[in-house]
Amino acid sequence: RRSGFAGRAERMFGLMDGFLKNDPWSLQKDVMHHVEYTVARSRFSFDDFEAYLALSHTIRDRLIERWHDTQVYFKRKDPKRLYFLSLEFLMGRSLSNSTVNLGIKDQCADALNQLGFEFEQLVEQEGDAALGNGGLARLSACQMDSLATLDFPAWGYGLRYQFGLFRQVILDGFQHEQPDYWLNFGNPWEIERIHVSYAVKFYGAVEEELLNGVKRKVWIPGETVEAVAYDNPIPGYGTRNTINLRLWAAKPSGEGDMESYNTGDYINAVVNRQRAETISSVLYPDDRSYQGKELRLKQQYFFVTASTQDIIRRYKDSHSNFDDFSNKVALQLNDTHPSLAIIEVMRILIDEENIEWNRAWSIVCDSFSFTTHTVSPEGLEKIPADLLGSLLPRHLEIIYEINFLFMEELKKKLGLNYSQLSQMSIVEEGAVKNIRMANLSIVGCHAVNGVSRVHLELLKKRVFKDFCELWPQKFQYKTNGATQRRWMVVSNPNLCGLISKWLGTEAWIRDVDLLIGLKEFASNTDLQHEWRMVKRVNKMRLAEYIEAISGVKVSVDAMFDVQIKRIHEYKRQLLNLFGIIHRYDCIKNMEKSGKTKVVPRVCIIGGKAAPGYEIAKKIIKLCHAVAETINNDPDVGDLLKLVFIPDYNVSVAELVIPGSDLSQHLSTAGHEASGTGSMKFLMNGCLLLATSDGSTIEIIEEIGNDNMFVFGAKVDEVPALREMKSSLKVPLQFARVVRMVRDGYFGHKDYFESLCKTVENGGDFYLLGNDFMSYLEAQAAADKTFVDQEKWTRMSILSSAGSSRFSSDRTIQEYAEKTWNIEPCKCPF
Ligand code: Z15
Repeated sequence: RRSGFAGRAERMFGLMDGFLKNDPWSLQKDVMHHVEYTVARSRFSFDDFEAYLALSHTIRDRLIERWHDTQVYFKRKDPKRLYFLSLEFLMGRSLSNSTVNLGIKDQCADALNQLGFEFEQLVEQEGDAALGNGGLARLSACQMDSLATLDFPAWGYGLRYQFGLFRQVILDGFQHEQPDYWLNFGNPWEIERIHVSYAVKFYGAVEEELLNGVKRKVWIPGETVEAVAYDNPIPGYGTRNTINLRLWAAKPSGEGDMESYNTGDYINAVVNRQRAETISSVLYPDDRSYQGKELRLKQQYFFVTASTQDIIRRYKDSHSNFDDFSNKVALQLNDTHPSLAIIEVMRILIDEENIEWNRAWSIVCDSFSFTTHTVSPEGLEKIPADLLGSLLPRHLEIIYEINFLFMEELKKKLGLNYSQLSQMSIVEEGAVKNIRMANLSIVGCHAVNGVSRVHLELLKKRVFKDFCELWPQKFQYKTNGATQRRWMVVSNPNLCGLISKWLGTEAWIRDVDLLIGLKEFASNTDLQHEWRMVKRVNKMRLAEYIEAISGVKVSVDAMFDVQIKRIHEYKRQLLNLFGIIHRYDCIKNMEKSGKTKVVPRVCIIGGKAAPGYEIAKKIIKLCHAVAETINNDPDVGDLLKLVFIPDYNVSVAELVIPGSDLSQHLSTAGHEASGTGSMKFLMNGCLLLATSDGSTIEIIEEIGNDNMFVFGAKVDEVPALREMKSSLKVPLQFARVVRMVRDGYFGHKDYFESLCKTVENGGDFYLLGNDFMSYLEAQAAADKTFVDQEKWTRMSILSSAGSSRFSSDRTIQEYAEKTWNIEPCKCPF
């Protein structure tokens, strides 16, 4: 007989397990229960949205059950836990993903079908959880899925923004930003924990206090708000493990009530206190530009202190001292945004737990690790020391102390090389003093990871050269990945069915390396035929969507050519547009007979520009202006269409990626730290047209140069090209398309002038002119291949087959072994 916890729990859960059943009939019963008692609609009359809510609550119950089992199990086992700290998570929708990971999608579809609803339609009722900007934020979401699936004892921590990333509305071709009211219709995927809350303090001053003859620093804060937890269960695939993403919301604090109410102005007192909620109200939409705003710093600290208080409270629940802290706790910083956590843990250990400085510092360094996502020195986060000192006076003191000790250590090691010392210092001296958050993170963490191999090489050569020489073992890389659950199983079920049929198993959904088994069938005519059929159906879905949003009718026989990502100069959407203008110009100047040889294209571009990023906004307008001209030109017809997809987000990506033939990744070499969109296209058998940059370099190694279209200057060539740019000749074709824009061929002559200036001879920082001819050649090669459908399909199959290295499962496995030192903890019930 089994005894002890496991035995008891198993018997107990044997009973519990019988409670929520997953056959269609039980699911249907539960859905109807939620229609009547949760959504409070009559069971004789409820619409798609209400059915979506009822189904979501049905799934939520099952998530909660597994979540409880997992948490109870973790608590008993007390393994080393990973805490993943990120200011951004782009989760997208949850319904379809949860049913897939719980393995009950078909049963749910059946249950709803019998009630007269279409599962696919209910899925469409859900809005995206868009608590992040772009690649970095979606990476966090993919990694949470892998952590759960691989049974790691992990927690995610983040902020519950009331408004996620702005909604992009296009009016007359211009981007406008509107608030994302994602919580207005309720959120069945979160569990409010009003009793899990922590005080968050700001402002005030530091005083010295004498306690038992020992001097201590005490922070007397000036403002207090409350952080309340909202838990979002993250189910693993093919496992009962369900981990937690805990998001914090700001609420007015109950402390100090009497004082404000006694002043007599009751109404104002209440209204002022309610302002606390602004801290977690809105996500900053600037992808990688830091403006030293107080509210942003407040968000960062609010998030950091709530999370670390929660983590330390959990540790202390089962430990009486801090000896074992770094054996039980791994703290992962997603970029520098949460790096104040280093200081906050130091402060708690020293000021509140009375631990001596050196010991506290080694606990901190052993627990924290850090991943950087940026390549350029301008992309590094800095916080004005004045701002930090007024909001968090004690933290600034601790930073100065850390830096003083670090500088002393450096002087001993390197001597008095002032230029080197000042470069490595956490404090940037100058007209305004700044705190360099990357330097702080490097000094305070035992591991610093880049996100692709070339990214690490660039860190070593440029941004963190001195640090890499000082601590070579600290610097590593883990190439990014994406989860095949969302990016294949959820978004492309038809392709997955086909893959499983040919592999004879669905095991690749957990063990992605099995995908390589497709390789041997790449030339099989039956597979090729079925493969093309799946693509065609996906293209038809996409074509319908395009017509619905833009009114443009596109032919599914054309090549669907896609570039979807944030709009940035370095990502060179402008190069794509210049290529499209060139293609248009060629078609216009063709004899009738030449036109029969043109491979028809549908060019699709989507992405948001940061609200303050003028050049990016002009690129969006140019796209619309060019589209207007091309799409209405009878000389062109179906040979070329250009569509801008508005409000690009995770759920739009799930529709677009499976329906594209070709995808573009055009960053100037040396600028994309990794890039993750390319991996999602690769998995779905879309061919890549890309520069050799970031993780594309590793994709080329994996699937081979001849299975994609690579072009442009290499990472090593870029610096020299920049040096001699003014003496370089710009190709005539390039000059011609720029002139067309400049001369007002697409209207808005004055408005586009500054855009054209960015690529002017001598000023063309991102080297569009230099790469243009090579880009056109790659495009021509893509056209040529598309005509040969057998070859194209083979390349497409080989892309999927070779994508396994780019699963976030592999990334997480590497982090677990090499950086976090954690082991799986699989819930046995
Ligand atoms: C962001 O999405 C990325 C880097 C940043 O510094 C910020 Cl602030 C946001 C992206 C990188 O540009 C991209 O190359 C990488 O794949 C992604 O992070 C995930 O690592």
